[in-house]
This record gives sequence, C-alpha cells and structure tokens, in this order.
Amino acid sequence: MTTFAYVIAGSEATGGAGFQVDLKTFQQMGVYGVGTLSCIVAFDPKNGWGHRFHPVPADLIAEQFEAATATYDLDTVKIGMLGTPQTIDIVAKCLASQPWKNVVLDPVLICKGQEPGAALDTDTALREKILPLATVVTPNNFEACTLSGLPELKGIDDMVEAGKRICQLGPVAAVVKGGVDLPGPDAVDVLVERKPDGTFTSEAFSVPKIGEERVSGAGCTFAASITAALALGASVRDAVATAKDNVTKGIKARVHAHTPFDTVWQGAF
Ligand code: PXL
Repeated sequence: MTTFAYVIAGSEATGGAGFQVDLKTFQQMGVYGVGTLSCIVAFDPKNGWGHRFHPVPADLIAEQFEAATATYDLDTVKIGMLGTPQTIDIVAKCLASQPWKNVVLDPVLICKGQEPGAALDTDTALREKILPLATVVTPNNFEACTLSGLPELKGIDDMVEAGKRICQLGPVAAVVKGGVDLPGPDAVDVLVERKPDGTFTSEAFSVPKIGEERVSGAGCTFAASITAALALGASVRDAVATAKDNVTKGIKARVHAHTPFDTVWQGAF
C-alpha cells in the first residue's frame, strides 16, 4: 500500500532547501510526495545570494490544495515557508477544511539574508493561525525564542522551557533544534512532548557537530523526515530519531556549491 505525505512550502530554486528538499526526502523514505507551492525564492548571485521572494497568490494556493486533497486521502502534512500574512490566512483556511492525523510545522520565520524582525506581522500570523493547528513543530534557536517569548536559549534547560511554552500554544510536540547556535561540541535537538494529562516529557538527541557552518536544507530535511516517518506510522519520538539520523548522514555527505554554504544530500540516507 502506498503511503502519502503532503507538503505546503516554498520553492528554493537551487534545490537546496524548501519544497524540493521535502519531496526528495519523502521519496528517499519510500513515501509518495504531494506538494503545494506557497512561494518562490530565487537567490540573487549578483547580490550576496540574497533572497528574491515571490509569494504565490492565495487563490492559486487554494486551487493547488483542492487538486491535491481531491486526488488522494491525505492525513499527514508538512508546512514549510509561508512568508506573508495573506498566505498564512489561506493555508490556515485550507488546513481547517479537513481533519489531519499529523501536521508538522517548520516555522520558517526568516531565511538567511532577511533581517530578524523584518516580518513581525508574518511571525504573529504564523503563531496565531498555523501553530494551533500543528501537532509537531520544529523551531530553530531563533524561532523558538520568537514563538516562546524567551529572550535567548543558552542550553538544554532553556530549550526544554521553550518547547513547553510552544506546546502550550497547541502542538503535542516541539523539537527545539540547537544546531550550530548552541555552543559546545555537539549538535543537540530537544524533543518536548505534552502528555494528555498536561505534563511534559523531554529527551535530548545529540551527535558530534560536523563543522560549525550552517548547511542549507538541514531544517527542511529534518521536518520532512519527521513527516514521512509519521506518515509511515512511527511514534513522534522514533520519527525524531530517524530525522536526526537522516540529517546527520545528509550533512556528512553534503553537496558543495557556488553559494557560500553547502547543502544536505538526501541521497545519503
Ligand atoms: O531553509 C529554510 C527555507 C525554507 N523554504 C524556502 C527557503 C528557505 C531558505 O532559503 O528558501 C523556500
């Protein structure tokens, strides 16, 4: 029987992040990928590889959603970069139109090249309209601060606290990604799960860092791996363990490019 996973995310035209990474990850994990484009990002090689960002019009997002959900019985979706309050509005409406078993949110607030805080209305809309619909959310350090209201995350205790605060906004699980932002020799991700009685459990997933440079597509690969594993029936805990393993292998086998950063190779897992 075919397992399906759906993604609503942006295209990053080099194939190193976004929608393309999501579909590659799904395919690599034996899951049939279905996708709706929310925006198109084209790096500008003449201008420091900055982001040229183009939203997809709301009615075109709704049409894609209609086509995808009429074609297959989809119950597992990943949400990637949305980018504007208008896009967030239509995606929230689409998501609310049917039940889901798993809604994995990679809360992409800013990309490399954007100023933090430049899009406060987008951050607020994401927190108010999409986060409550998510079952699992995968913020990096900056996103975890923005969503939780904590000023900074200095270590695992802060990551657990941020995860708890974020779960109180709707999701049953938050995975706070330490990445290269967390000092120390290890790349640490902390899973916080909210139990039905309102208590929390937490678990840290740690592997030695592979360099101190950010690798493009790591966050997308991580959330897409969780999504595919959940679609295949894994628990959240096991889905996170699989995702960590995939990202570690994909970073070790990274692809070099003319950009100032390398990109994850999904073929490595
Ligand atoms: O890696 C975050 C990300 C997600 N989605 C799109 C992007 C980026 C970063 O460049 O362009 C479309």
